[in-house]
Amino acid sequence: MGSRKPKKKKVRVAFRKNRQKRARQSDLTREADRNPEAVSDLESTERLTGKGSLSRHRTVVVDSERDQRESGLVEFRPGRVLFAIGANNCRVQDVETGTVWNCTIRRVVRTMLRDTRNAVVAGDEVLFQPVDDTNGVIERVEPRRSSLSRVSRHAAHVIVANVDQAVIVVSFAEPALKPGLIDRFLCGTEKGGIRGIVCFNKSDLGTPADLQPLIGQYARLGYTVVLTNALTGRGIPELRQILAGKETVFTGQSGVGKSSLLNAIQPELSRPTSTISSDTQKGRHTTRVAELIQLDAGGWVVDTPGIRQLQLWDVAQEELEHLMIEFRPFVQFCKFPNCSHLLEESCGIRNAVDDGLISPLRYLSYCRMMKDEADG
Ligand SMILES: Nc1nc2c(ncn2[C@@H]2O[C@H](COP(=O)(O)OP(=O)(O)OP(=O)(O)O)[C@@H](O)[C@H]2O)c(=O)[nH]1
Ligand SMILES: [Mg+2]
Ligand SMILES: [Zn+2]
Repeated sequence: MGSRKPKKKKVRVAFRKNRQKRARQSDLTREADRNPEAVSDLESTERLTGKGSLSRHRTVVVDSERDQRESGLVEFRPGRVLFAIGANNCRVQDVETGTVWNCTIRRVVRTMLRDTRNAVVAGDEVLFQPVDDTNGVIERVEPRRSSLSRVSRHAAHVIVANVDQAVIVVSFAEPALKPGLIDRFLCGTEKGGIRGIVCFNKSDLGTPADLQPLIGQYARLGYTVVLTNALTGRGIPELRQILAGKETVFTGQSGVGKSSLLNAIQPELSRPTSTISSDTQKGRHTTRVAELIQLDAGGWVVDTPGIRQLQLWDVAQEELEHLMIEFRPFVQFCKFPNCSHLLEESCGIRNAVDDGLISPLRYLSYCRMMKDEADG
C-alpha cells in the first residue's frame, strides 16, 4: 500500500532537462502512426467530465514488495504522464527531477482500468518505478480530479486528465464560427466543474464589432472571453495570464488555431500547424495526440487534436437546464415540474426568452442539444 513506503534506496537517474521537447516532438508523427487509436480519435467526439464513475475505482495499489525484491529497486517516483503512446506505453515526467521516462503500465493497473481504452492518459498523476536509466513501469494511477473524454463508436474514453480549465477555441472564420458548439462545450465544462474560457481566434478574419453581441453574451454570463490573433499577437498577453499557474486544455475544431496560439504564447514550443483545406475550409487534423506541455510562466497546457463534433456523452436531458447557467433562476416558473422548455405552455424559460432575459441564441442551442440527446 502507498502508506507502507518502501525503504528508500538511491536510484541513478540521468538528469535531463525537460527542454528536450524538440527531438521528442519530431517523433510525434511516427508515434501517432504507430498509434492508430490516436488517429481514430479524430473521428470521434468530445466531452468534459468531472469526477465521474471513472475516478471512483481508479486507484490501483499493487503488492509491490515482491516486485521490489525481484527488481532490486525500491523507490516509487511520483510522475506526470505527458502523453500516451498506444494503450500500454507513455512518456512520464518525474515530478521532482524533471527527468522524462518511457514507461509501460503494470498489467494489474491496466486490468483495473479496463473500462477505458487507455489506462493512462496525458495529465495522469502516477507512481512509477524505474527499471533502468530511461525506462520505468507505472505501478499506480492516482484518482482523476477531472477529465476530458471523447466518444468513439458509442464508447467514451478519456484523453486527458486533471485539468482546471478549458480554453474553447473558435475562429472568426476558416473554419466558420458555430455558436452552438461553444454552448455545447460550456455545458461540458459546467458538468465537469471545470472553468470554461472562450477564445475567439483569427480576429483578423472578421470584424470584431459584428461578433460583439456573441462575445458580450458569454461575458455577461460570467465566462472569461478573449479575442486573439495568433499571427499578430493580439490578445496573447491576456491568454498567457489566463494560463499562468493553471492546468488548461485547449479544445475546439480542427484548424481554429489551437497549436498556433500555443506557439504565440511560448514560441520555442514549435507546435506543428498547417493551413486549412482550401476546398472544405476545414482543418487538417494536424495535432494527433493530446500532450501535456509545461509553460515557462508556470502551469501546464494540453494541446488536443481538433474535434469534428461535440456530443454531451453523459448529460441527461433533465440536466441540461442546469448546465445552461442562466436558465436556472427561471425553471421555478414553469407550470409543469418536468417541463422540457420546448413546447409546454406557461414555461418559465420560454417566457424569459420572450422577455429578453435569456438570449434566443442560447435557447436555440438548448433546443438543439435536447434534440440531439433525444436522437441518441
Ligand atoms: N489569419 C489567421 N490565421 C491563423 C490564426 N491562428 C492560426 N491561423 C492559421 O490557421 C491554420 C490552422 O492552425 P493550427 O494551429 O494548426 O490549428 P489547430 O486548431 O491546432 O488544428 P488541429 O491541430 O488540426 O486541431 C494555420 O494555417 C494557422 O497559421 C489567426 O489568428 N489568424
Ligand atoms: Mg493543432
Ligand atoms: Zn419550462
